[in-house]
Amino acid sequence: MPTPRTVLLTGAAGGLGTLMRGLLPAYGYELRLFDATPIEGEPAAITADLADKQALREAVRGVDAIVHLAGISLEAPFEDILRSNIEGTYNLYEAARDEWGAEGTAAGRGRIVFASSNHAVGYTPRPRGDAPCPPERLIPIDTPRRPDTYYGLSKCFGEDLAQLYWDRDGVETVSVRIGSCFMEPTTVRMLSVWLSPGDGARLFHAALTADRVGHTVAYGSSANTRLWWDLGTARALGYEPQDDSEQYAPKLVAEQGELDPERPDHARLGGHFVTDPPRWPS
Ligand code: NAI
Ligand code: 15L
Repeated sequence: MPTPRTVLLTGAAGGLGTLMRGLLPAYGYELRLFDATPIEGEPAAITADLADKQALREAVRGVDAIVHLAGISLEAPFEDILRSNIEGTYNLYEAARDEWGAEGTAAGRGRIVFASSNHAVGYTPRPRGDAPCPPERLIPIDTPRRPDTYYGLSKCFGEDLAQLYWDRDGVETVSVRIGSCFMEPTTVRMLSVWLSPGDGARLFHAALTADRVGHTVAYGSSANTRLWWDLGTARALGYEPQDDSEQYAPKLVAEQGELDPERPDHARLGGHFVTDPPRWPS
């Protein structure tokens, strides 16, 4: 698919949105920014909630693709998750489908990159044993979904929504089950699931430009020595990760120790989301 020109970036005020605002323009994208939170120094950004259907219709007008990051990114009461992540993502897909129409994808427009999360499969036991994990024991992309929170459940919904809009309406999506995308890993668990910001941009670019993705689900992490999951579908999009968290391992392991397989928060992909999930500010 030709590189989309104009890309709507929802969640542009957030942590990942801020990183991508810095990194994606180098790939040739013109970003249109959208977030419920105003963005300082960005007067053209659209400040609106995903519940505002009219604002979404205006936001998608003329865009070639969408990187959908907006939403509650931690655990929250179900009603809040329902509004922002479930109804909000539905509202976005409705607006996108109506904007792109039946010929959208055929005309090289009409692709969404959806920020799914490892917490869609957070209850999955992580591979045990020494790193690197042998390829046959990496968690496959088609492992049964096991959300660890209402938050993770909303990402399962998002992935299924994306599948419906592809099968029924021809809107393509790459759902990226992001691990932990921050400047540096800060826990021993994150050594396994870290997605460096640079690799995040590489992966989103691959997702935006790969041919005929239909609805593809991919794990999103760097090429970490301690990797737990199979990056095959991400690599098939053309993603070539450049980073490995292992350089941070000596310091983090010295401070925190190795993961203890007897502790539920160390034994599952979702880490402390399975025992004591961090909460979205109320
Ligand atoms: P964040 O919490 O820093 O940013 C989320 C942004 O979404 C915020 O700026 C917030 O104002 C906006 N937002 C929330 N509800 C909204 C609504 N109803 N309408 C409009 N805007 C709304 O989160 P972060 O870390 O930047 O994550 C971005 C996306 O990536 C989220 O969907 C998150 O679930 C997903 N993700 C992020 C990971 C990471 O490591 N940063 C890991 C896995 C998934
Ligand atoms: C997520 O889905 C969260 O949005 C992010 O804040 C991190 O907690 C990340 O997962 C993680 O698993 O580290």
